[in-house]
Amino acid sequence: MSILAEISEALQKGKRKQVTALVQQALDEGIPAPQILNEGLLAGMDVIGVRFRDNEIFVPEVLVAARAMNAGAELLKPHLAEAGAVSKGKIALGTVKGDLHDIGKNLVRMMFEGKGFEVIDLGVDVAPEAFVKAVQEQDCGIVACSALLTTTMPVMGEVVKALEAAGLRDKVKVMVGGAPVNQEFAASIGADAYTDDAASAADKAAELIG
Ligand code: B12
Repeated sequence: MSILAEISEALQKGKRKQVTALVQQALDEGIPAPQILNEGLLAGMDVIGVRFRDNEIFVPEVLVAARAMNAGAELLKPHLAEAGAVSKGKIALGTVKGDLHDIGKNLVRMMFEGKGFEVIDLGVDVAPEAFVKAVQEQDCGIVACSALLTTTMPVMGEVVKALEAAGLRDKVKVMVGGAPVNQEFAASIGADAYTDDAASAADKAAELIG
């Protein structure tokens, strides 16, 4: 079995230590970090997603796989970053209120940081007012919202409205993403940008304010 397949397998079993050891080994072997991320870690998460949907596994198994995913991704972080990046501005990032999914958000944070942005990571379950407060206090140029549930997607629209109400809408760009989100939805709530993966999210952010 290739080392990338081994990473995917170990992640699916939720073996965090094995995942980090294998990711380190893959890096030592000179495999590029984006390939380890896509063909190892994310490939494993895809399988978890399908098995969760089909009721073959349940929340506890998904959680341990998610922890293994985050641990492996942390190791890749310095290798995904561009060397010597100068701060391009601040981004307030969070998973919206009611939503606890943070794997995608964490990847987006890494790619933003890799592009040289300073990220104010508000975490998960973030209320619209908290995004507004971060923009006011930290002078962020971008608000980036993640949502993984169809039930929490509308909160992204509330974030746009809260920024409008606070008189900040002209000062910030709003980016949205997460598996159920698409371009059409982004346009319908008045967001400035949507992308379907973390790397293009960082490119888009640089295009918007870089
Ligand atoms: C892991 C997981 C969990 C974990 C989360 C752990 C964690 N720390 O994140 C746990 C077990 C806690 C969980 C809980 C639940 N989950 Co869940 N979960 C998933 C799963 C399997 C994977 C999600 C994931 O991490 N994907 C990998 C990442 C990398 O992908 P991503 O988030 O989409 O991010 C990428 C892009 O979208 C983009 N991106 C992401 N954010 C942003 C932001 C911006 C600004 C931009 C530009 C781009 C961008 O970049 C990322 C990298 O390329 C999905 C299945 C799936 N296929 O999505 C279900 C899924 C999202 N969950 C689901 C459900 C139903 C739930 C629960 C309600 C289950 C329950 N009965 O309790 C709870 C809800 C808890 C809550 N309130 O949030 C459903 C949602 C269905 C729906 N229509 O809404 C899914 C789709 C599973 C399913 N098929 O039924 N879950």
